[in-house]
Amino acid sequence: MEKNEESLKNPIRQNRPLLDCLNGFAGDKIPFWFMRQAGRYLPEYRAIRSQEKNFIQLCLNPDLASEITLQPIRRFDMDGAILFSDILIVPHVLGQRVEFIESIGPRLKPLRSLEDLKILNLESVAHGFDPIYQTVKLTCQGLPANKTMIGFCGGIWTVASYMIEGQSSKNYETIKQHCYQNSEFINRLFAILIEASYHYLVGQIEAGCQVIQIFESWAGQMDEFHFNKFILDPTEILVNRLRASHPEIPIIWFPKNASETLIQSGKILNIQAIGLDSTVTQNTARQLQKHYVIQGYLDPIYLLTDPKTIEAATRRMIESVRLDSKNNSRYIFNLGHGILPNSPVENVAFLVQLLKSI
Ligand code: 1CP
Repeated sequence: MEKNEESLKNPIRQNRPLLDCLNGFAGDKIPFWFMRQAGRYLPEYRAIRSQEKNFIQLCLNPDLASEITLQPIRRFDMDGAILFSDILIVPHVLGQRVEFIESIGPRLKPLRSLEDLKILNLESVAHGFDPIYQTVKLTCQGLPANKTMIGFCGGIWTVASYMIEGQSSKNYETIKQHCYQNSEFINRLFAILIEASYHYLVGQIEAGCQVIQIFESWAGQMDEFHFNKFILDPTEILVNRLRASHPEIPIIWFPKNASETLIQSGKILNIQAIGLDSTVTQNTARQLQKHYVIQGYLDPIYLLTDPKTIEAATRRMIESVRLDSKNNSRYIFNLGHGILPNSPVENVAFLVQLLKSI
């Protein structure tokens, strides 16, 4: 279980703290960005959103999506800008009906049989993502030189759960039945998603993304055996393909609520960083830090409290993960999950100032 030293080819320091950290260069400050940093807690996002009611259309509008990507950078000066889009753009482009309903969430026409898969058209990945690549290009033009552009996709299992259940799920009933029965349907769907996600990530990289994050938000829902088969294995296929074609691009994987299961698997993925959720223990974080840069994992709920509480929790967490006072090179600050829409902007501003002062 050694860290794969060959994963990145002779990286050079680029004076982009987030990218440099992922490439193993220590900086003076801990690099930071926040999951869901672009979004509903920001009044300037809500202003744009009120003009474009259709969320998918917003994601496919390069002028608006690049503006939204840059909003949090202008206000808070994070080290990374994450593309404004959504993990459910992949099923949309493949041809599944996807809608976002206000204050309810995503609704998809569920796919449940081999017959249903016929509506998915892999050929559409050749051009269907073009507006999003245009967003990346426009964002990169507006981004200061020391920032890192982060592209993303959802994990195969996580995206498949929405495609099969048709919405955010409590019990993952239908997808789990298919996984447990190892049905031809599930294997075919996963193969399609791996293919589409690979092309989507390559397109983002070619448009200018310097780092990729794979959001496996519902990784914690699976038992160990099926975690290995339906979460780890497809992730490994996807990252190995990316590693082969784009060896210079660091990959962050965020297996929410499953860090412990990842360690138990004994598998070391050929990636640079693991995103940690707020439930991870210090011991688990330290173990993962031997093999990967770790990213996380302040509970986003802290942003609903007050500056004193935020400061105490942030300092406590950073003390537990930094290697020593000078060497922050294996740690990126983030939240354990996305910023909640009701987070006061002043609290986010306070956290940012605190991080810059540490
Ligand atoms: O009403 C609105 O304005 C829509 C709210 C919203 C936003 C701002 C959604 C709907 N998606 C997004 C943007 C988004 N989604 C980003 C943009 C970049 C950023 O982080 O700032 C990213 C990376 C995502 C990824 C995403 N979408 C994930 C993985 C990350 C996570 O939070 O776990 C998931 C699970 C989704 C699905 C999704 N998109 C939106 C909703 C309401 C949901 C469902 C979430 C659920 O099932 O609980």
